Parts: sequence; structure tokens; C-alpha cells
Amino acid sequence: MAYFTGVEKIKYEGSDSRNPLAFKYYNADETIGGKSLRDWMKFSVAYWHTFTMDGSDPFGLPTMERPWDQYAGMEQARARVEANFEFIDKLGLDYFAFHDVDIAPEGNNLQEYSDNLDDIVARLKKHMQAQNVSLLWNTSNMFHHPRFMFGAATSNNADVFAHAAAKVKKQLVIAKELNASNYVFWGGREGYESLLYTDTKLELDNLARFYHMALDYAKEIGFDGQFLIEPKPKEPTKHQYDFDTATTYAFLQNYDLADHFKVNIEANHATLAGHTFEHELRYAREHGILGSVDANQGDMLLGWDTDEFPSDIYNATLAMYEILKNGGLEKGGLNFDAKVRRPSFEPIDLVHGHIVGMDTFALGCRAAQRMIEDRVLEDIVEKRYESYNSGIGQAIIEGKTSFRELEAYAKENTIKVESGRQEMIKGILNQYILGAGVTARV
Ligand code: XUL
Ligand code: CO
Repeated sequence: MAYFTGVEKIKYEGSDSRNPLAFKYYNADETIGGKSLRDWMKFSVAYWHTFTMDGSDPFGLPTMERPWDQYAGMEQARARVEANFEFIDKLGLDYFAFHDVDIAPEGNNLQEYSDNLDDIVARLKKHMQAQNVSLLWNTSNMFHHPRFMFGAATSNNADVFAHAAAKVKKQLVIAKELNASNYVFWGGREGYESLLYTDTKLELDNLARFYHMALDYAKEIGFDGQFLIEPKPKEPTKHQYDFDTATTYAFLQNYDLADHFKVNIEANHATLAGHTFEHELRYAREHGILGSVDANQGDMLLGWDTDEFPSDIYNATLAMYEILKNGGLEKGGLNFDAKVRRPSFEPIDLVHGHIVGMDTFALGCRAAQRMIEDRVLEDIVEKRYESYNSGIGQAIIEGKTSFRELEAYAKENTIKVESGRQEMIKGILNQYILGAGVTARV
């Protein structure tokens, strides 16, 4: 059965196309900076937003009409597998990502959980082989069920810790079975609501113990994917331990985990933390922990995690700049952790969401690559810091001076500061973004 009837394979038609069901900027096999767009981006469909969400929100009932919702239980889970691979084929995607509970019903106990997953994983594997599709990452949902109300690895209740361990253990076996590129931890309930009853030190120690046990088990079964932590400052929990990339990095270093984990950076989580998307990417890149990206965007007027499909080419350009400077994402990719708006309730809207997301990043990639080729920002930055290339600046960098000597120097010297030319630089950036749009004509 076809679930996206009336949708043919989405083709690249260039920026002059007026066909809504065509790519305007994403030409998968076009080479940019020595790599195809397909390989730079590694777009992934997020199973949860695309195949399990129904449009309900705290104020209203489901709005979405999904053809697989005519089934229930395992029949529905099997239908979703078919829908996923039809969707992947029509959009020309190569990757997908899921939580355990997205792909199969949880069942009434861990045995049913495991049996249901085995049925679905066998089907996923068959399709993956037939269509040459890969699993970007899987994860365990440890925030939905009431047992996780105080967290999973950071729960006050050791039985919850044990249950969470059982779930992650199963997911690691699945990650190995499906040859996942990464395994993700997002700690939506790993944090606290009130310090009044929380032992934060014990909770953080336990979180580290949990991660070490996960690493040990992955090693034991021979899963060699990359472990990722996805930072988020809040929502659903008031304060989450993996607040942002810098906090996560300090945690990893503190607990001897830094060599084994990277981060999965989500645009909307960055803005919730009071950072820009590119700030988080820059920090991760410079510390060698940029693993993967959850590509979406927030709404600055709303201020919560709205998980919208990326359409902002300015942000996408700055994000792609960091990703290109990183030499790509290695085992990572751009996962659309994004959902269509509640009133965009038809299956075709899922197609439009992915098209605009893929086009937005392709446009950003073209603009960023050209800026890097022309050394636009590189030359500006190099010039801005040139005082450290010789004289007293060089002595500072080489550790060959002291406060005493610097004071003597400062007394004799007259400081001459130069304008940063921020407005000029923003104008140049605009030119590159607009230029990338024009040259995507076929
Ligand atoms: C929640 C979020 C999750 C993670 C995976 O904000 O981003 O969907 O990506 O659990
Ligand atoms: Co996410």
C-alpha cells in the first residue's frame, strides 16, 4: 500500500522552478568543495515527528490524518515501517532516526518490549538493505512513561535506574544489529524541578555511572557507533543537567567520558539555552566534539521548543559554515527533529516540510562553501588578531613575557584600536547568501 499517494520522487529543478514538489537548491549529487551535497548533509527523517505525532497539544485534540492510523498496535507499527521507507525513497533521503517507543509499542513488560522491537527491527533491516538506507541514530525514550517522572539515570529510585539500563541495553543491541552510526542520549528528565529534595551530586555521579556502563556494554557486544549527548537547558524539566555544549563538555571531562562522547546539537535547544545555533556548533567544533545535528528552528516570539522545519537561510548558512569548517560531520548528519505545524495536518505537508528543510540547508551550504573558498571571514579574523603575530603579542602567545614586562611595555605604548566593521561584514554575508540562491538555476 502507498501512503503518500500522488507524490512522485522529488527532483531537483533549480531556483526558477515553481513546482512546490521539487527541490530548488538541493541537488543531491552536485559536488561542492570536493563532496556531494548528499554527503555533506546526510539528511535524516525523525521517525517520531513524521510517523507518530498526531497534532495534539496541551490545548487541543489530534488534528493529523495519517493513513497508517487506520491500524493499531503492532499492525500500525508495521504500517509505519512501510510509510517510512516509501517516504525516504520519495524524498531521496539516506538516513532515519528513532526512539524505541516510536517504532514499536512498549508492551506491558520488558519481555513484550523486546519481542515487539524484534519484529519491527527485522522489517527495518530488510528495507534498509533493499533501499540502501542507514540508521543515523537510535535512542531510548526515558521521559514519556510515568516511571521516569524523576529522571532515568538520575532518578532517586534505583529500580528506575535499572529499568532505564535494561532499555538502553536493548537499544544498543538494536544499534549494532542495524549498524547505527550513532547512539543518542537526550536527558529530558535528567535534571531537577526543585533543589529542596535533590541530591545533585549523587544524580550527576549516577548519570556518569550509567554512561560508563553503556560504554562497557557497547564494547562487549562490539557496537562501534559514536555515542552522543544532546544538550538542552530545560523542557520538560526545569533544569536539565546537559544544559548546553559547554556544560556537557565539563561533565564529560569531569567523569572521564570525554574521549567517548560527542554532542548532537539541536538548533532550537541552542536558542533555549540563550545561545545561537552557530555558537553551539562553534564550541563543539573547537573542542573536537561536534558529532551530529538535529536540524530545526524555534520561534523567538514563543520561546519554547517549537521544533519547526528549518527555513531560515541566514541561520543555515552560519550553521553550514561551522559544519564545513569541521570537515563535515563524520558519523553524524542533519536529522530533521522537526514537526509540521498543527494546522498542516495532511501527509503532503510532511513532504513540504522536508523539501524546505533540505533546500534551506543546501542553500546555506552553497553560500558557506563559497565564503570559505574566498576566505571572507578567515581574512577578516586573521587581520583582526594580527597584533599577536609579532612583538609583544607574539611574546604573549609564546609565553615569553610577564606582568612586569607587560606593565613596562604598556607605559611606553600608545594603544590604537580599529573598527570591527560588523555592519560591513553582515552586508558581505548577505551578498553571499543571495548569490548562492541565484547560481542554483539550472
Ligand atoms: C527533544 C528532542 C528529542 C531528542 C531525542 O527536545 O530533541 O527528540 O532529539 O530524544
Ligand atoms: Co532533538
